[in-house]
Amino acid sequence: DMDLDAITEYSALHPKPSGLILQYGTAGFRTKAEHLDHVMFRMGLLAVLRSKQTKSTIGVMVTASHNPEEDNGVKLVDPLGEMLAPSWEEHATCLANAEEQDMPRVLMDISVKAAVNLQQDAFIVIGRDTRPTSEKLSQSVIDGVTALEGQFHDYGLVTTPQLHYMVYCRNTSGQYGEATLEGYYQKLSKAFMELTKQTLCSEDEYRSVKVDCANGIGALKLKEMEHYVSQGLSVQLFNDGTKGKLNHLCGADFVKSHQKPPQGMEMKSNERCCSFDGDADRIVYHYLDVDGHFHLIDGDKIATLISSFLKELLLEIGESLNIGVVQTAYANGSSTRYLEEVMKVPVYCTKTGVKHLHHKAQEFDIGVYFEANGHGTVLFSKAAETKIRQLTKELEDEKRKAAAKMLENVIDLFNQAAGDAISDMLVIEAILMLKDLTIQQWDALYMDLPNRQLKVKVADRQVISTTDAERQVVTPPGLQEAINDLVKKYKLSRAFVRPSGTEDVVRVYAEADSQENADSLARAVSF
Ligand code: NG1
Ligand code: ZN
Repeated sequence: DMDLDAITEYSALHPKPSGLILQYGTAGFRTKAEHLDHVMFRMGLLAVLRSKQTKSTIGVMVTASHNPEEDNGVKLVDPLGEMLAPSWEEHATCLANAEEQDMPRVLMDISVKAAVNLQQDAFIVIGRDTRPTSEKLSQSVIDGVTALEGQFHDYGLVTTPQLHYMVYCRNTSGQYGEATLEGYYQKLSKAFMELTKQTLCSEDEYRSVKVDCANGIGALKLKEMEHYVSQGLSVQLFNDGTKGKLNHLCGADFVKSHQKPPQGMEMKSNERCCSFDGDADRIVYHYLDVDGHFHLIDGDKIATLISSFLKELLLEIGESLNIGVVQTAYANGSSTRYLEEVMKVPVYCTKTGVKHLHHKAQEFDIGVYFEANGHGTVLFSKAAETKIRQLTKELEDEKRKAAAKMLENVIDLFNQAAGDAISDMLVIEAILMLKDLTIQQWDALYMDLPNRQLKVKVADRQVISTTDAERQVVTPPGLQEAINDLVKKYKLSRAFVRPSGTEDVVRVYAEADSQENADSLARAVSF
Protein backbone atom coordinates (compact mmCIF):
# COMPACT_ATOMS: atom_id res chain seq x y z
CA ASP A 1 0.00 0.00 0.00
CA MET A 2 0.92 3.64 -0.30
CA ASP A 3 2.37 5.23 2.82
CA LEU A 4 0.25 8.38 2.70
CA ASP A 5 1.79 9.84 5.87
CA ALA A 6 5.27 9.61 4.42
CA ILE A 7 4.06 11.22 1.17
CA THR A 8 2.39 14.05 3.10
CA GLU A 9 5.63 14.64 4.96
CA TYR A 10 7.78 14.65 1.82
CA SER A 11 5.28 16.84 0.02
CA ALA A 12 5.50 19.49 2.72
CA LEU A 13 9.06 20.08 1.50
CA HIS A 14 7.62 20.95 -1.95
CA PRO A 15 4.48 22.88 -1.05
CA LYS A 16 2.04 24.03 -3.68
CA PRO A 17 1.37 27.79 -3.74
CA SER A 18 -2.38 27.82 -3.06
CA GLY A 19 -4.63 28.83 -5.90
CA LEU A 20 -2.06 28.15 -8.65
CA ILE A 21 -3.64 26.27 -11.56
CA LEU A 22 -1.55 24.74 -14.34
CA GLN A 23 -2.35 22.49 -17.28
CA TYR A 24 -0.45 19.58 -18.75
CA GLY A 25 -0.48 20.88 -22.32
CA THR A 26 1.12 19.94 -25.65
CA ALA A 27 4.55 20.31 -24.10
CA GLY A 28 3.84 19.16 -20.53
CA PHE A 29 3.83 21.82 -17.81
CA ARG A 30 5.57 25.05 -18.70
CA THR A 31 5.72 28.33 -16.80
CA LYS A 32 8.02 30.54 -14.71
CA ALA A 33 10.51 28.28 -12.96
CA GLU A 34 9.68 29.63 -9.50
CA HIS A 35 6.17 28.14 -9.73
CA LEU A 36 7.26 24.65 -10.56
CA ASP A 37 8.86 23.02 -7.53
CA HIS A 38 5.69 21.24 -6.34
CA VAL A 39 4.88 20.22 -9.92
CA MET A 40 8.27 18.54 -10.25
CA PHE A 41 7.85 16.62 -7.00
CA ARG A 42 4.38 15.49 -8.04
CA MET A 43 5.51 14.46 -11.52
CA GLY A 44 8.10 12.29 -9.80
CA LEU A 45 5.23 10.63 -7.91
CA LEU A 46 3.13 10.30 -11.06
CA ALA A 47 6.01 8.83 -13.06
CA VAL A 48 6.28 6.06 -10.46
CA LEU A 49 2.57 5.21 -10.85
CA ARG A 50 2.85 5.25 -14.64
CA SER A 51 5.92 3.04 -14.46
CA LYS A 52 4.15 0.53 -12.21
CA GLN A 53 1.11 0.55 -14.47
CA THR A 54 3.03 0.02 -17.71
CA LYS A 55 5.66 -2.23 -16.08
CA SER A 56 8.19 -0.13 -17.99
CA THR A 57 10.77 2.57 -17.54
CA ILE A 58 9.26 6.06 -17.71
CA GLY A 59 11.19 9.26 -18.49
CA VAL A 60 10.93 12.68 -16.89
CA MET A 61 12.51 15.59 -18.76
CA VAL A 62 13.02 18.97 -17.13
CA THR A 63 13.06 21.63 -19.84
CA ALA A 64 11.09 24.52 -21.30
CA SER A 65 12.53 24.08 -24.79
CA HIS A 66 12.52 27.42 -26.66
CA ASN A 67 10.93 29.45 -23.84
CA PRO A 68 12.94 32.21 -22.13
CA GLU A 69 15.63 31.22 -19.66
CA GLU A 70 13.45 32.19 -16.66
CA ASP A 71 10.86 29.56 -17.56
CA ASN A 72 11.05 25.87 -17.00
CA GLY A 73 8.88 22.84 -17.58
CA VAL A 74 8.46 19.10 -17.26
CA LYS A 75 7.33 16.34 -19.54
CA LEU A 76 6.80 12.63 -18.97
CA VAL A 77 8.04 10.17 -21.56
CA ASP A 78 6.02 6.98 -22.14
CA PRO A 79 7.53 3.49 -22.62
CA LEU A 80 8.30 3.62 -26.35
CA GLY A 81 9.79 7.07 -26.05
CA GLU A 82 6.46 8.64 -26.90
CA MET A 83 4.60 11.53 -25.31
CA LEU A 84 2.48 10.70 -22.27
CA ALA A 85 -0.90 9.08 -23.05
CA PRO A 86 -3.82 11.58 -23.01
CA SER A 87 -5.65 9.97 -20.07
CA TRP A 88 -2.49 10.42 -18.01
CA GLU A 89 -2.18 14.05 -19.08
CA GLU A 90 -5.45 14.50 -17.21
CA HIS A 91 -4.08 12.70 -14.15
CA ALA A 92 -1.02 14.95 -14.33
CA THR A 93 -3.17 18.07 -14.37
CA CYS A 94 -5.30 16.86 -11.43
CA LEU A 95 -2.27 15.96 -9.36
CA ALA A 96 -0.43 19.22 -10.08
CA ASN A 97 -3.46 21.30 -9.13
CA ALA A 98 -4.53 19.45 -5.96
CA GLU A 99 -4.20 21.67 -2.91
CA GLU A 100 -1.57 20.46 -0.45
CA GLN A 101 -3.92 18.64 1.93
CA ASP A 102 -5.80 16.88 -0.92
CA MET A 103 -2.74 15.71 -2.83
CA PRO A 104 -2.26 12.24 -1.23
CA ARG A 105 -5.95 11.44 -1.78
CA VAL A 106 -5.77 12.55 -5.43
CA LEU A 107 -2.68 10.38 -5.87
CA MET A 108 -4.60 7.40 -4.43
CA ASP A 109 -7.55 8.12 -6.71
CA ILE A 110 -5.33 8.07 -9.78
CA SER A 111 -3.76 4.81 -8.74
CA VAL A 112 -7.22 3.26 -8.27
CA LYS A 113 -8.67 4.70 -11.49
CA ALA A 114 -5.69 3.56 -13.54
CA ALA A 115 -5.64 0.14 -11.84
CA VAL A 116 -2.01 0.50 -10.78
CA ASN A 117 -0.52 -2.49 -9.04
CA LEU A 118 1.38 -0.84 -6.20
CA GLN A 119 3.46 -3.99 -5.61
CA GLN A 120 5.04 -3.62 -9.03
CA ASP A 121 8.60 -2.19 -9.24
CA ALA A 122 9.08 1.23 -10.79
CA PHE A 123 12.02 2.66 -12.72
CA ILE A 124 12.35 6.29 -13.77
CA VAL A 125 15.00 8.01 -15.89
CA ILE A 126 15.50 11.72 -15.51
CA GLY A 127 17.12 14.34 -17.72
CA ARG A 128 17.44 18.09 -17.75
CA ASP A 129 18.47 21.02 -19.94
CA THR A 130 21.03 23.75 -19.12
CA ARG A 131 18.68 26.27 -17.47
CA PRO A 132 20.01 27.59 -14.16
CA THR A 133 16.89 26.26 -12.40
CA SER A 134 16.90 22.80 -13.97
CA GLU A 135 19.26 21.06 -11.58
CA LYS A 136 17.29 21.93 -8.47
CA LEU A 137 13.98 21.14 -10.16
CA SER A 138 15.19 17.74 -11.31
CA GLN A 139 16.21 17.08 -7.70
CA SER A 140 12.57 17.69 -6.76
CA VAL A 141 11.51 15.10 -9.35
CA ILE A 142 13.90 12.64 -7.70
CA ASP A 143 12.38 13.45 -4.30
CA GLY A 144 8.98 12.52 -5.70
CA VAL A 145 10.29 9.26 -7.14
CA THR A 146 11.95 8.40 -3.85
CA ALA A 147 8.85 9.27 -1.80
CA LEU A 148 7.04 6.46 -3.62
CA GLU A 149 10.07 4.18 -3.38
CA GLY A 150 10.74 4.11 -7.11
CA GLN A 151 14.18 3.32 -8.49
CA PHE A 152 15.77 5.86 -10.80
CA HIS A 153 18.70 6.84 -12.96
CA ASP A 154 19.56 10.50 -13.37
CA TYR A 155 21.12 11.16 -16.81
CA GLY A 156 21.78 14.77 -15.81
CA LEU A 157 22.32 17.09 -18.76
CA VAL A 158 20.83 15.58 -21.93
CA THR A 159 18.82 16.80 -24.91
CA THR A 160 15.11 15.98 -24.85
CA PRO A 161 15.45 13.45 -27.70
CA GLN A 162 18.38 11.80 -25.94
CA LEU A 163 16.15 11.12 -22.94
CA HIS A 164 13.45 9.72 -25.27
CA TYR A 165 16.13 7.48 -26.77
CA MET A 166 17.17 6.20 -23.31
CA VAL A 167 13.57 5.32 -22.44
CA TYR A 168 13.11 3.51 -25.75
CA CYS A 169 16.36 1.54 -25.37
CA ARG A 170 15.55 0.45 -21.84
CA ASN A 171 12.07 -0.78 -22.77
CA THR A 172 13.20 -2.77 -25.79
CA SER A 173 15.87 -4.70 -23.85
CA GLY A 174 18.75 -2.97 -25.57
CA GLN A 175 17.66 -3.97 -29.07
CA TYR A 176 17.33 -0.39 -30.20
CA GLY A 177 20.67 0.62 -28.74
CA GLU A 178 22.58 0.92 -25.51
CA ALA A 179 20.90 3.25 -22.99
CA THR A 180 23.92 5.48 -22.45
CA LEU A 181 25.17 8.66 -24.08
CA GLU A 182 28.08 6.66 -25.43
CA GLY A 183 25.58 4.22 -26.96
CA TYR A 184 23.65 7.09 -28.54
CA TYR A 185 26.76 8.69 -30.06
CA GLN A 186 28.04 5.36 -31.30
CA LYS A 187 24.79 4.32 -32.90
CA LEU A 188 24.34 7.62 -34.74
CA SER A 189 27.95 8.13 -35.75
CA LYS A 190 28.35 4.59 -37.05
CA ALA A 191 25.27 5.00 -39.25
CA PHE A 192 26.43 8.43 -40.41
CA MET A 193 29.97 7.33 -41.25
CA GLU A 194 28.78 4.25 -43.13
CA LEU A 195 26.21 6.26 -45.01
CA THR A 196 28.68 8.86 -46.18
CA LYS A 197 31.90 6.90 -46.57
CA GLN A 198 31.61 6.43 -50.32
CA THR A 199 30.92 10.09 -51.08
CA LEU A 200 33.78 11.52 -53.06
CA CYS A 201 33.45 15.12 -52.22
CA SER A 202 36.69 16.98 -51.79
CA GLU A 203 35.50 20.52 -51.31
CA ASP A 204 35.86 21.35 -47.65
CA GLU A 205 32.91 23.68 -47.41
CA TYR A 206 30.52 20.86 -48.27
CA ARG A 207 31.64 19.01 -45.22
CA SER A 208 31.39 21.69 -42.65
CA VAL A 209 28.23 23.06 -41.13
CA LYS A 210 27.69 25.96 -38.77
CA VAL A 211 25.33 25.31 -35.88
CA ASP A 212 23.54 27.93 -33.78
CA CYS A 213 22.96 26.05 -30.52
CA ALA A 214 20.55 28.61 -28.96
CA ASN A 215 22.95 28.77 -25.99
CA GLY A 216 21.44 25.49 -24.88
CA ILE A 217 22.10 21.81 -24.26
CA GLY A 218 22.67 21.10 -27.96
CA ALA A 219 26.09 22.76 -27.74
CA LEU A 220 27.27 20.50 -24.92
CA LYS A 221 26.07 17.38 -26.61
CA LEU A 222 27.42 18.29 -30.05
CA LYS A 223 30.80 18.91 -28.43
CA GLU A 224 30.66 15.43 -26.91
CA MET A 225 29.67 13.95 -30.26
CA GLU A 226 32.07 15.94 -32.45
CA HIS A 227 35.00 13.53 -32.45
CA TYR A 228 32.80 10.56 -33.37
CA VAL A 229 31.93 12.15 -36.74
CA SER A 230 34.89 14.48 -37.31
CA GLN A 231 36.21 12.25 -40.13
CA GLY A 232 33.06 12.94 -42.09
CA LEU A 233 31.84 16.31 -40.95
CA SER A 234 33.23 19.34 -39.22
CA VAL A 235 30.71 21.07 -36.97
CA GLN A 236 31.29 24.71 -36.04
CA LEU A 237 29.36 25.73 -32.94
CA PHE A 238 27.91 29.17 -32.26
CA ASN A 239 25.80 30.37 -29.35
CA ASP A 240 27.26 27.55 -27.31
CA GLY A 241 26.16 29.00 -23.97
CA THR A 242 29.50 30.39 -22.91
CA LYS A 243 28.42 34.00 -23.52
CA GLY A 244 24.80 34.52 -24.45
CA LYS A 245 21.49 33.82 -22.81
CA LEU A 246 19.43 30.72 -23.62
CA ASN A 247 17.14 31.21 -26.67
CA HIS A 248 17.77 34.96 -26.62
CA LEU A 249 17.82 36.34 -30.19
CA CYS A 250 18.94 32.94 -31.44
CA GLY A 251 17.85 29.35 -31.86
CA ALA A 252 15.38 27.61 -34.16
CA ASP A 253 12.27 29.23 -32.75
CA PHE A 254 13.68 32.76 -33.05
CA VAL A 255 14.95 32.17 -36.59
CA LYS A 256 11.69 30.59 -37.75
CA SER A 257 9.30 33.09 -36.18
CA HIS A 258 11.30 36.23 -37.03
CA GLN A 259 12.52 34.86 -40.35
CA LYS A 260 15.95 36.35 -39.75
CA PRO A 261 19.44 35.12 -38.85
CA PRO A 262 20.37 34.41 -35.24
CA GLN A 263 22.66 36.84 -33.49
CA GLY A 264 26.08 35.58 -32.55
CA MET A 265 26.70 33.61 -35.73
CA GLU A 266 29.13 34.60 -38.47
CA MET A 267 27.41 33.81 -41.73
CA LYS A 268 29.21 34.18 -45.04
CA SER A 269 27.20 34.03 -48.24
CA ASN A 270 26.08 30.57 -49.28
CA GLU A 271 27.40 28.89 -46.14
CA ARG A 272 25.25 26.12 -44.78
CA CYS A 273 23.95 27.05 -41.31
CA CYS A 274 21.38 25.55 -38.97
CA SER A 275 19.74 26.44 -35.67
CA PHE A 276 18.71 24.12 -32.84
CA ASP A 277 16.17 25.08 -30.20
CA GLY A 278 16.88 25.17 -26.44
CA ASP A 279 16.48 21.42 -25.84
CA ALA A 280 17.68 20.30 -29.29
CA ASP A 281 14.51 18.65 -30.56
CA ARG A 282 14.01 21.14 -33.39
CA ILE A 283 16.19 22.18 -36.30
CA VAL A 284 15.92 24.63 -39.20
CA TYR A 285 18.55 25.42 -41.83
CA HIS A 286 19.34 28.83 -43.27
CA TYR A 287 21.85 30.80 -45.34
CA LEU A 288 22.60 34.22 -46.76
CA ASP A 289 22.71 34.47 -50.55
CA VAL A 290 25.30 36.52 -52.45
CA ASP A 291 23.13 39.61 -52.09
CA GLY A 292 23.01 39.14 -48.34
CA HIS A 293 19.36 38.04 -48.38
CA PHE A 294 18.36 35.60 -45.67
CA HIS A 295 16.82 32.26 -46.68
CA LEU A 296 15.08 29.98 -44.22
CA ILE A 297 14.80 26.24 -44.86
CA ASP A 298 12.13 25.07 -42.46
CA GLY A 299 10.70 21.73 -41.39
CA ASP A 300 8.60 21.50 -44.55
CA LYS A 301 11.61 21.72 -46.82
CA ILE A 302 13.49 19.31 -44.58
CA ALA A 303 10.62 16.81 -44.94
CA THR A 304 10.67 17.31 -48.71
CA LEU A 305 14.42 16.67 -49.02
CA ILE A 306 14.19 13.57 -46.88
CA SER A 307 11.10 12.17 -48.63
CA SER A 308 12.58 12.58 -52.07
CA PHE A 309 15.77 10.86 -50.94
CA LEU A 310 13.81 7.96 -49.43
CA LYS A 311 11.65 7.63 -52.53
CA GLU A 312 14.70 7.39 -54.75
CA LEU A 313 16.28 4.77 -52.50
CA LEU A 314 13.12 2.64 -52.57
CA LEU A 315 13.01 2.89 -56.33
CA GLU A 316 16.60 1.74 -56.53
CA ILE A 317 16.00 -1.14 -54.14
CA GLY A 318 12.92 -2.07 -56.13
CA GLU A 319 10.82 -2.65 -53.07
CA SER A 320 7.36 -1.21 -52.75
CA LEU A 321 7.04 0.15 -49.25
CA ASN A 322 4.55 2.97 -48.73
CA ILE A 323 5.69 6.43 -47.71
CA GLY A 324 3.42 8.98 -46.07
CA VAL A 325 4.28 12.56 -45.17
CA VAL A 326 2.54 14.08 -42.16
CA GLN A 327 2.24 17.85 -41.71
CA THR A 328 0.13 20.34 -39.76
CA ALA A 329 -1.92 23.30 -40.95
CA TYR A 330 1.22 25.44 -40.55
CA ALA A 331 2.96 23.64 -43.42
CA ASN A 332 3.66 26.05 -46.24
CA GLY A 333 1.15 25.56 -49.07
CA SER A 334 4.00 25.27 -51.59
CA SER A 335 5.46 22.32 -49.72
CA THR A 336 2.17 20.43 -49.70
CA ARG A 337 1.64 21.14 -53.38
CA TYR A 338 5.19 20.04 -54.25
CA LEU A 339 4.95 16.82 -52.26
CA GLU A 340 1.58 15.87 -53.71
CA GLU A 341 1.84 17.08 -57.29
CA VAL A 342 5.53 16.84 -58.16
CA MET A 343 6.76 14.07 -55.88
CA LYS A 344 3.46 12.21 -55.82
CA VAL A 345 3.65 11.23 -52.19
CA PRO A 346 0.51 11.20 -50.06
CA VAL A 347 0.39 14.04 -47.53
CA TYR A 348 -1.70 14.02 -44.34
CA CYS A 349 -2.54 16.89 -42.02
CA THR A 350 -2.95 16.49 -38.27
CA LYS A 351 -3.51 18.81 -35.36
CA THR A 352 -0.54 20.77 -34.02
CA GLY A 353 1.71 18.97 -31.55
CA VAL A 354 4.14 16.18 -32.28
CA LYS A 355 2.13 13.48 -30.57
CA HIS A 356 -0.51 13.83 -33.30
CA LEU A 357 2.04 13.73 -36.11
CA HIS A 358 3.98 10.86 -34.55
CA HIS A 359 0.81 8.83 -34.17
CA LYS A 360 -0.26 9.36 -37.79
CA ALA A 361 3.24 8.59 -39.10
CA GLN A 362 3.06 5.16 -37.44
CA GLU A 363 0.43 4.11 -40.00
CA PHE A 364 2.95 3.84 -42.84
CA ASP A 365 5.89 1.59 -43.70
CA ILE A 366 7.85 4.82 -43.75
CA GLY A 367 6.22 7.81 -42.06
CA VAL A 368 7.92 11.17 -42.51
CA TYR A 369 6.66 13.84 -40.13
CA PHE A 370 7.77 17.41 -39.57
CA GLU A 371 6.22 20.52 -38.13
CA ALA A 372 7.09 23.66 -40.09
CA ASN A 373 9.03 24.82 -37.02
CA GLY A 374 11.52 21.98 -37.47
CA HIS A 375 10.33 19.30 -35.07
CA GLY A 376 10.20 15.92 -36.75
CA THR A 377 11.70 12.58 -37.67
CA VAL A 378 11.02 9.53 -39.82
CA LEU A 379 9.44 6.37 -38.44
CA PHE A 380 9.93 2.91 -39.93
CA SER A 381 7.43 0.15 -39.20
CA LYS A 382 8.85 -3.03 -37.69
CA ALA A 383 7.91 -4.91 -40.85
CA ALA A 384 9.64 -2.39 -43.11
CA GLU A 385 12.74 -2.41 -40.95
CA THR A 386 12.93 -6.19 -40.94
CA LYS A 387 12.41 -6.31 -44.69
CA ILE A 388 15.18 -3.80 -45.37
CA ARG A 389 17.67 -5.49 -43.05
CA GLN A 390 16.89 -8.78 -44.74
CA LEU A 391 17.42 -7.28 -48.21
CA THR A 392 20.88 -6.02 -47.25
CA LYS A 393 21.83 -9.67 -46.84
CA GLU A 394 19.80 -11.30 -49.60
CA LEU A 395 20.05 -8.99 -52.58
CA GLU A 396 22.59 -10.04 -55.16
CA ASP A 397 22.50 -7.06 -57.46
CA GLU A 398 25.26 -4.78 -56.13
CA LYS A 399 23.44 -1.51 -56.78
CA ARG A 400 20.24 -2.65 -55.14
CA LYS A 401 22.18 -4.09 -52.23
CA ALA A 402 24.06 -0.81 -51.73
CA ALA A 403 20.79 1.12 -51.74
CA ALA A 404 19.32 -1.26 -49.15
CA LYS A 405 22.40 -0.79 -46.96
CA MET A 406 22.00 2.93 -47.28
CA LEU A 407 18.40 2.71 -46.17
CA GLU A 408 19.41 0.50 -43.27
CA ASN A 409 21.80 3.20 -42.09
CA VAL A 410 19.13 5.85 -42.52
CA ILE A 411 16.89 3.81 -40.20
CA ASP A 412 19.64 3.73 -37.59
CA LEU A 413 20.38 7.42 -37.98
CA PHE A 414 16.82 8.65 -37.38
CA ASN A 415 15.72 8.81 -33.76
CA GLN A 416 12.64 6.54 -33.73
CA ALA A 417 11.43 7.90 -30.42
CA ALA A 418 11.24 11.64 -31.10
CA GLY A 419 12.27 14.52 -33.35
CA ASP A 420 15.98 15.10 -32.73
CA ALA A 421 18.03 18.05 -33.98
CA ILE A 422 21.35 16.18 -33.83
CA SER A 423 20.05 13.12 -35.61
CA ASP A 424 18.11 15.15 -38.20
CA MET A 425 21.17 17.28 -38.87
CA LEU A 426 23.30 14.20 -39.55
CA VAL A 427 20.66 12.77 -41.90
CA ILE A 428 20.40 16.05 -43.80
CA GLU A 429 24.17 16.45 -44.02
CA ALA A 430 24.47 12.90 -45.32
CA ILE A 431 21.77 13.42 -47.96
CA LEU A 432 23.34 16.67 -49.17
CA MET A 433 26.71 14.93 -49.47
CA LEU A 434 25.31 11.88 -51.21
CA LYS A 435 23.26 13.89 -53.68
CA ASP A 436 25.98 16.49 -54.01
CA LEU A 437 23.52 19.29 -53.33
CA THR A 438 24.36 22.78 -52.17
CA ILE A 439 22.06 24.54 -49.76
CA GLN A 440 20.82 26.81 -52.56
CA GLN A 441 19.92 23.83 -54.72
CA TRP A 442 18.02 22.33 -51.83
CA ASP A 443 16.26 25.63 -51.20
CA ALA A 444 15.28 25.84 -54.88
CA LEU A 445 13.13 22.67 -54.71
CA TYR A 446 10.15 25.02 -54.41
CA MET A 447 9.47 28.61 -53.39
CA ASP A 448 7.73 29.12 -50.07
CA LEU A 449 4.53 31.12 -50.21
CA PRO A 450 4.93 34.34 -48.22
CA ASN A 451 3.28 33.84 -44.84
CA ARG A 452 2.66 35.52 -41.53
CA GLN A 453 1.90 34.24 -38.04
CA LEU A 454 0.37 36.54 -35.43
CA LYS A 455 -0.59 36.09 -31.81
CA VAL A 456 -3.82 37.62 -30.54
CA LYS A 457 -4.60 38.03 -26.85
CA VAL A 458 -8.25 37.33 -26.04
CA ALA A 459 -10.18 37.03 -22.79
CA ASP A 460 -10.80 33.30 -23.20
CA ARG A 461 -9.05 31.54 -26.04
CA GLN A 462 -11.12 28.40 -25.50
CA VAL A 463 -14.17 30.05 -27.09
CA ILE A 464 -12.50 29.14 -30.37
CA SER A 465 -12.90 25.52 -31.34
CA THR A 466 -11.77 23.98 -34.60
CA THR A 467 -12.15 20.97 -36.85
CA ASP A 468 -10.46 19.48 -39.95
CA ALA A 469 -7.02 19.37 -38.31
CA GLU A 470 -7.51 22.92 -37.02
CA ARG A 471 -8.03 24.38 -40.48
CA GLN A 472 -11.71 25.29 -39.92
CA VAL A 473 -13.33 27.16 -37.05
CA VAL A 474 -16.50 25.65 -35.52
CA THR A 475 -17.16 28.22 -32.79
CA PRO A 476 -17.79 31.10 -32.34
CA PRO A 477 -20.46 31.07 -35.08
CA GLY A 478 -19.78 33.32 -38.05
CA LEU A 479 -16.00 33.42 -37.61
CA GLN A 480 -15.22 30.87 -40.32
CA GLU A 481 -17.49 32.69 -42.81
CA ALA A 482 -15.69 35.93 -42.02
CA ILE A 483 -12.30 34.28 -42.61
CA ASN A 484 -13.56 32.78 -45.89
CA ASP A 485 -14.64 36.23 -47.09
CA LEU A 486 -11.23 37.72 -46.30
CA VAL A 487 -9.31 34.86 -47.90
CA LYS A 488 -11.29 35.36 -51.15
CA LYS A 489 -9.78 38.83 -51.51
CA TYR A 490 -6.23 37.51 -52.00
CA LYS A 491 -4.47 35.23 -54.48
CA LEU A 492 -2.98 31.85 -53.48
CA SER A 493 -4.30 32.58 -50.04
CA ARG A 494 -5.15 30.54 -47.00
CA ALA A 495 -5.75 31.50 -43.37
CA PHE A 496 -6.77 29.85 -40.13
CA VAL A 497 -6.97 30.56 -36.41
CA ARG A 498 -6.59 28.24 -33.41
CA PRO A 499 -6.06 28.54 -29.68
CA SER A 500 -2.42 27.85 -28.74
CA GLY A 501 -1.79 24.78 -26.61
CA THR A 502 1.28 26.29 -24.96
CA GLU A 503 0.57 30.02 -24.57
CA ASP A 504 -2.44 32.07 -23.55
CA VAL A 505 -3.03 33.38 -27.08
CA VAL A 506 -4.92 32.66 -30.27
CA ARG A 507 -2.61 32.05 -33.23
CA VAL A 508 -3.42 33.47 -36.64
CA TYR A 509 -1.75 32.09 -39.77
CA ALA A 510 -2.05 33.51 -43.27
CA GLU A 511 -0.32 32.95 -46.57
CA ALA A 512 -0.72 34.70 -49.90
CA ASP A 513 1.02 35.59 -53.15
CA SER A 514 3.16 38.37 -51.61
CA GLN A 515 4.52 39.18 -48.17
CA GLU A 516 2.45 42.35 -48.14
CA ASN A 517 -0.72 40.41 -48.83
CA ALA A 518 0.09 37.68 -46.30
CA ASP A 519 0.68 40.38 -43.66
CA SER A 520 -2.47 42.21 -44.56
CA LEU A 521 -4.59 39.04 -44.57
CA ALA A 522 -3.18 37.98 -41.17
CA ARG A 523 -3.94 41.43 -39.77
CA ALA A 524 -7.45 41.44 -41.19
CA VAL A 525 -8.18 37.99 -39.71
CA SER A 526 -6.90 39.17 -36.31
CA PHE A 527 -9.69 41.71 -35.95
P1 NG1 B 1 1.04 25.92 -29.88
O1 NG1 B 1 1.38 26.92 -28.85
O2 NG1 B 1 -0.09 24.99 -29.52
O3 NG1 B 1 0.85 26.59 -31.22
C1 NG1 B 1 3.64 25.33 -30.25
C2 NG1 B 1 4.04 25.09 -31.67
C3 NG1 B 1 3.87 23.61 -31.97
C4 NG1 B 1 4.62 22.73 -30.99
C5 NG1 B 1 4.30 23.15 -29.56
C6 NG1 B 1 5.12 22.44 -28.53
C7 NG1 B 1 3.65 26.49 -33.65
C8 NG1 B 1 2.66 27.23 -34.45
N1 NG1 B 1 3.17 25.85 -32.58
O4 NG1 B 1 2.29 24.94 -30.08
O5 NG1 B 1 4.28 23.36 -33.28
O6 NG1 B 1 6.00 22.75 -31.25
O7 NG1 B 1 4.45 24.57 -29.38
O8 NG1 B 1 6.37 22.97 -28.32
O9 NG1 B 1 4.84 26.50 -33.98
ZN1 ZN C 1 12.26 21.89 -28.07
